[in-house]
Amino acid sequence: SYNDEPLLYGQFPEDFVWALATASYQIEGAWNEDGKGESIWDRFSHEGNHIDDGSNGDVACDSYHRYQEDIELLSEVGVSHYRFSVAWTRILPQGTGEVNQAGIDYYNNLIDALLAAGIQPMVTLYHWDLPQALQDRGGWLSNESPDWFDEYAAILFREFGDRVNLWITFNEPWVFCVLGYGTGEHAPGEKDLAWNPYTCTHNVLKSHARAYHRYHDEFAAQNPTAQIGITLNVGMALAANDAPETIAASERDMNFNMGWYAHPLFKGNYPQVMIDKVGEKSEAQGFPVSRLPAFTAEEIEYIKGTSDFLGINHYTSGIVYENINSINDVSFFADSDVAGFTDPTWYSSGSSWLKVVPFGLRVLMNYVKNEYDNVPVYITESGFSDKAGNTDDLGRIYYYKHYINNLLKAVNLDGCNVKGYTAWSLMDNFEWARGYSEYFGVHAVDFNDPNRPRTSKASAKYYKSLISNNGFVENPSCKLANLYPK
Ligand code: GBH
Repeated sequence: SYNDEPLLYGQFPEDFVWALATASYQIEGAWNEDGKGESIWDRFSHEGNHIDDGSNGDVACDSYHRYQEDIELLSEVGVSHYRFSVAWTRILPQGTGEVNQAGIDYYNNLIDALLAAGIQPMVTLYHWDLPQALQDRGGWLSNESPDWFDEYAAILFREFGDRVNLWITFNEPWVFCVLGYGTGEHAPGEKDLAWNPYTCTHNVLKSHARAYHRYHDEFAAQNPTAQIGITLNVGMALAANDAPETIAASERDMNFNMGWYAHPLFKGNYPQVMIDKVGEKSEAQGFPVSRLPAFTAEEIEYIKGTSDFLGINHYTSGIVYENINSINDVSFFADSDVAGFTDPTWYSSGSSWLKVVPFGLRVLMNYVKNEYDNVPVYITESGFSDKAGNTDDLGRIYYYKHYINNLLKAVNLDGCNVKGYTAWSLMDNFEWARGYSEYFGVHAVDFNDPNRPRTSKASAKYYKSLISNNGFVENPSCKLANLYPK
């Protein structure tokens, strides 16, 4: 089967980035300390009925107070970079206007301590924790949101731009536009799959472009090698068979989920298949305009080319085929006319959506290479969950071994332009609507102990060995089999 394909031995390019990732709301805690404002995830988790285990991020891993311990873990693993996100509400408690110096101090201390440990910061501006004050003004559905984001981004560039070489504007806009404003599974919990995902995405793309231009117009000079991009969540949509309509369904799935963002940024405008399909369906559904908003010619030009690299969070793949939905199904999910399933032989994880499909990463890297002109790619998240949180986490080692080996094949055999790999996550943390019931960490955290002690898992040691070898080096002791006659 696919996982019996032999490992490729070899190394990544010398400047390959090896990272671990977290996000502010998932680890920081201190939700109302030192002037921090309320975010939509504070509000959403406190409402009491949205998180599986009724938990919240009030304390989480307590990294607001324990970031030095986090840096010790990062040093021990030997990563070159740490990907973390900034809580907008620590910087601007009301979203705009008054700046909270304690928040600036916290991230200055974190960045300085990382650099002192020889670790480069990779900073995400927005990993889902919008100030509640801005949600009260419409959140990402408001056409004022690009102004808010621009104001926030400029403060981060001004305060931290001298020391940050990799900036990521948005983490997974698909997730907060579809699950936050569409299904309501995430904060702010709005439920409208017909219009909201499209409206949200339109504003987010404009916001991203504003921040990109702001950075390059005003702040890039202080740090000429720095880059700014976006991170998209991308699963590989594998075609169920090679019938032309199935291949087309696979391409449509990629365009509706990844191209929705990547086309405007790297090619200009939404994928034509989205414009056509959502336009035709909207008309048949009796709406006066398409549910997919249109960019003006100026906007298309303004947004095009505004990502120095493409960040990809890749966890899993699926198998897809054409499935024409009823025109009465007025939903983002129905618009693409694609359905999917997973192969029952694929290993499972602690998350229903996450199957272990190592070769999917290689297929995806080749897809991106061909579709987006071999743009530089950073894998900004990738990882495996379990429900145990135990330290002898063999499933996670299997995952990293085979995913990273497929990435090596993509780079060294296929010529894909991949610059780095980031494992999610540095440690077990608040897993959004799943609370503390699914664990992705290479370190365990005892959430019952007020000191939140961290413990290394076997996967941390395994990841460390991959990093120190910069890839896969054949261990002579593993060749013992060759000593015996076949
Ligand atoms: C990442 O998203 C997040 O960036 C990170 O914060 C999180 O902790 C990590 O994953 C682990 O979950 O079946 O339609 O409801 C991963 C991508 C995409 C995974 C949406 C969950 C649910 C899709 N996510 N998916 S759906």
